Amino acid sequence: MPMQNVRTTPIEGQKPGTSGLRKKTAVFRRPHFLENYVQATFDGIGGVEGKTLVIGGDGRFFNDAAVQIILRMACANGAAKCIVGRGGLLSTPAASHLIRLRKADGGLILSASHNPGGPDADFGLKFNGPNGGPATEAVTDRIFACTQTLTFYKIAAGEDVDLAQLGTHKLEGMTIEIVDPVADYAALMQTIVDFPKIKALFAGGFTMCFDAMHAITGPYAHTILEDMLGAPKGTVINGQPSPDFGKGHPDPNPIWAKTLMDKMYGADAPDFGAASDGDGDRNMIVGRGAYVTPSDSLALLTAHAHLAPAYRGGLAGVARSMPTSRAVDRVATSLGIGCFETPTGWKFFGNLLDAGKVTLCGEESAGTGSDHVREKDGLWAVLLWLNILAETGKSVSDLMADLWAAHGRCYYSRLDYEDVDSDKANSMIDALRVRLPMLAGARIGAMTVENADEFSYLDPVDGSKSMGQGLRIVFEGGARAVFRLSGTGTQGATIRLYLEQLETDPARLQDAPEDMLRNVRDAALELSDLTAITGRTAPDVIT
Ligand code: G16
Repeated sequence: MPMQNVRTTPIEGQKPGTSGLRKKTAVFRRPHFLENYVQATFDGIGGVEGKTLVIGGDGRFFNDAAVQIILRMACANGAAKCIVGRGGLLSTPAASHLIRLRKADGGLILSASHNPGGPDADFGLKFNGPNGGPATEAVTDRIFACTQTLTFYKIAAGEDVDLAQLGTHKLEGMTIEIVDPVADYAALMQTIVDFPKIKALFAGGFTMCFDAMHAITGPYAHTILEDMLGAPKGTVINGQPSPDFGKGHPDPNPIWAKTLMDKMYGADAPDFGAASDGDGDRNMIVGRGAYVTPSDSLALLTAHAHLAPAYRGGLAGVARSMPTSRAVDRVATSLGIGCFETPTGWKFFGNLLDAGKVTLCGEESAGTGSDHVREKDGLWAVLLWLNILAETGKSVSDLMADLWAAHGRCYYSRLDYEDVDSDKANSMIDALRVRLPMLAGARIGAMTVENADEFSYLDPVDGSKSMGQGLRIVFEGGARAVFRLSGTGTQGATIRLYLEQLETDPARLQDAPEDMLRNVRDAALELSDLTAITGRTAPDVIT
C-alpha cells in the first residue's frame, strides 16, 4: 500500500479550545482540514512511530470517514497499533479507560460532545494522553504551533478497514485491534459501585428512566442498566445512537432533555431520571419532580461516595471548576478534605487526580467524575447515584433536602448568550476586566460587591500557570457572578454568566431558583453592560 507525503499549507482556525478542536462539520470536511490537524497532533506529541493509540468517537456524522483517515495517517506515520472501538465507536470515558487499561500512548477521540451532529452541525477531535486525560495546555499549545508550520502530512492510500468485525487486522506494518466498546467499561463499573445492591433495588420495583438522547451512551446503558442490573426493558429511552442524534441536541440539561423532564415532573413519574450527552461524559440527574443541578450533584456525591465500594476508605480530596457552585466546598470542609478550584476544562483535573490529591471532581457543565478514568463520566455518575439511593433508601428530593439542611443551599443558574458577535463579546469582557479592581464596596442595585478579580490558576502539581480564566464578582451575603467566554462554541462567541446565591435559612431552602438569583443576575447585567454592548436582551439558554 503506497504511503504518500501530501503537500499542504497551514490552515487558519486550528487552535484547540476548552476540549480539543470543535468546528462545523463542513469545516472539518474541507480539503486537508482534518488531515492537517491530525498530522499536527502527531507531530505535537513527538510523533507516533512505534506507539499504540486508542481511536473512537461518538458516532456522529463524519465519525466513520474520519476514523478511516486517522487510521491511514497513523499507519503512514509509523504507529505500531491502533485499538479501535467496533464501528469506530467509543464513549469518551470508555476511551479514557481503554487508554489506561492497555497502557496506550494516547488516543484520538472524535466528538463535539453535546453539540448537535450532522453535515450542517458540529464535529470535533481531541487528543488524550497516556493517563487517559485530555491533553494539557502545554501539549495543545505544541499541537497548535505545529498546525501553523505544517508543509505536508503522511497518509497511506488504500481501501477502508472493516471496523465492524471484532479482532485483529493489519494495515501495512500497523496492527488494528477492533474491540467491543462496552465490555471493558462495564467491567470497570463493577469494581466501583455495588452491582448486587443496585440489582436488588430494581428487583424491588424501583423505577428509572435513562435518556440516552440517541447518542453513544445507549449501548452502554442498555448493557449495564437493563442487562446487568436488571432494570426493566424500556428503562433506557432513545438508546439507539444515530449520526444526527435523532435530529436532537444531545445536551443533558432541562432545556434539551425536555422529554425526560416532562416525564419526571408528570403523573406517574419514575423514581429516578438521568440523561447523558453525545459522547457520554456529561450527565443530568433528576428525581421525581426534583431536578438536581450539576453543582449540587457533585456535592451530594461527595457527601455519600463512601457508600460505594470504591470509595469506602474516604476521598483524598475533591476539585471543581471555578464557575461551579461552592456547594461542594462546604461538604469538603465538613469532611475535612481538600477542595481545589481549577479553570474550566477537564484537562485541569488530570494532574490533581494523577497526584492522588483528589478522588472526585466535577463541573457546572454537567460533568462529574472520579479517579477511575481521566474524563468526566456520565454513566458512572448515574451508577453512583443509584448506589447511594439503594444504600440510603431515600428519594432524590429527600437526599437533596438533607444536603441543604446540613450545608445550606447554593442556588445556581447559568445564562448562555450564544453566537454573539466576537468583537462585542470581547469588548464587554475587556471593559469589565478593567473595572474589577475598583469594584469592592460598590453598591449595585440590591447587592454590594465584596471583591472581584480575574481567575488565574497555579497548578499545584506541575507549577504551570493559566491566566484569564473568567471574571468573578463576589457579593456580600454569599452571592457570586462569573463571566467567561465559552471555549467550545463553533459560531461567534458564547458568553456564559454563572449565578450563585448561598442560602442557609431553613425556611428558604425550597424557593424558586429564579427568585433567589434575581438580585445577583440584575447586578451582574448592570455591572457588565451586557445588553447595551451586545444588544442581547435575554439569554438563549438558561440552565
Ligand atoms: C468541555 C470541557 C469541560 C467544560 C465544557 C464547557 O466539556 O471538558 O471541562 O466545562 O466543555 O466548556 P465551555 O464553557 O468553555 O464551553 P464537553 O462535555 O463539551 O467535552
